[in-house]
Amino acid sequence: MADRISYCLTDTIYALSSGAGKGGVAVIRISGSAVRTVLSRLAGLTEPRPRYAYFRPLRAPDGRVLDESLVLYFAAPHSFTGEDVAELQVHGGRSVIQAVLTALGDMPGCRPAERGEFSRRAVINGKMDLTAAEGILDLINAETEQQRAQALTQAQGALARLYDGWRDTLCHHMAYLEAFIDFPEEEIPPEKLTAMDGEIRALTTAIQAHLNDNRAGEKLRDGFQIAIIGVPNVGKSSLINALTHRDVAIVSQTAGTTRDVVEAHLDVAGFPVILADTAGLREQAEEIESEGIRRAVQKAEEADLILHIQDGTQYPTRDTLPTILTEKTVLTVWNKADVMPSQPADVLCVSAKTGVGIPELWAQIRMILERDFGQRSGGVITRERYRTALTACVRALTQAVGVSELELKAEELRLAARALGRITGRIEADELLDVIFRDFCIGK
Ligand SMILES: Nc1nc2c(ncn2[C@@H]2O[C@H](COP(=O)(O)OP(=O)(O)OP(=O)(O)O)[C@@H](O)[C@H]2O)c(=O)[nH]1
Ligand SMILES: [Mg+2]
Repeated sequence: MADRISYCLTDTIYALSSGAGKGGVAVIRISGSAVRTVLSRLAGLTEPRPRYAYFRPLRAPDGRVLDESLVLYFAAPHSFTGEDVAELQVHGGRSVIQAVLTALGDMPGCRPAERGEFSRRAVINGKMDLTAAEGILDLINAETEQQRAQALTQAQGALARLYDGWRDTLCHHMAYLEAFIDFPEEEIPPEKLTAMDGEIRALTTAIQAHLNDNRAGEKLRDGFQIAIIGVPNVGKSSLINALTHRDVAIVSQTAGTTRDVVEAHLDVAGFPVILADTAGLREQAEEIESEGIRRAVQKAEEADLILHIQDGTQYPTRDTLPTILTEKTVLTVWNKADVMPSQPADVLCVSAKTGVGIPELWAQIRMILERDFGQRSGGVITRERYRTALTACVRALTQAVGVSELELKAEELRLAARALGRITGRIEADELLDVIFRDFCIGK
């Protein structure tokens, strides 16, 4: 059903674009060919000037005034969707919004928008590519400063420019090859072929470097996972409480208190962090605790950083992590500093009880976050979908360099370009034709 409606691109769509619930002002957005009719009937604006703010009463079909509203009109194609668009800034009360939406529903050719349909139309009408649309979605969902910055870069087209640039290069080579395939009596100059292979190799290297990013962009979207791990009673639960200034987890002197994974979401210097307290690791444990330990190790395996908590009163005797976790980034933290006889300078000593050392622990965590996920210039991969397509692209490019037959080379380049086009949502045939006509027009 969603698809059937979405493809009715001739419908004029409307939706409440501001958040649900009561507010000072609510924004209702309308897009499509009936916008001018709507403005005329609803707001009495027959010749709306684009990008001009009108203050108007909005009237129901029976003439009742529904609200007084600020009315903005954007003429196609200079609008978000590329269609005629209007924005109504009405008073943000539920019944006002409902009354205006009902009046819009009564207008001919108008219907409520589907999820994401404004953006979808913007993509279809070439106002933005898919990555920019996804960037806008991320911007709306951004909860921390770093997430906002990353999403905005993408919404402003950083990835689109990068991928389109790569794709243009490929289309150019393809067009060149196609010309020789179409005119087999002409030999392709061998030095041209060598140069082309060199350029394709360079492009492959660039894409591989882009892929080799420690998944920073994806992690910034999803949150950076930190697992607090250690043997029972070292103060893991006390530490999560101290780090979050909240009573997140139960603390007790009984070893084996924590069973389930307890998570807290935090904003650390603009990075979204998910901090997890886990069950204490030990060999001898009853059934429920054993399950808790299994979950603890699993959490640690998935984590981006492990805080390995040691009992400070036992210093320097320390326990070791399960071998499965040895490859992970680990920060060793000695807890119970308040009852340690001495605190060696070269180890991280904290007290969950008194708060000693907690700022230093945060500083170390921040350093790791900055190192692994700090702002990179340009766009970064933010979705598995991009990664899959880029990997397919690299595969095809490697094949393309490996074959000497022009048809096969062109075919691999086509596959590589198509993989990039899948990310941005570009339709390839037209663009290839564009390049062909631009570079190889009459007379060749
Ligand atoms: N003196 C002192 N005691 C602490 C400190 N942190 C925790 N404790 C005590 O150590 C005991 C165990 O604390 P928890 O936080 O429950 O330890 P845990 O590592 O979560 O234990 P399990 O959930 O059983 O694995 C409690 O009695 C705490 O009060 C600390 O910094 N100093
Ligand atoms: Mg605990």
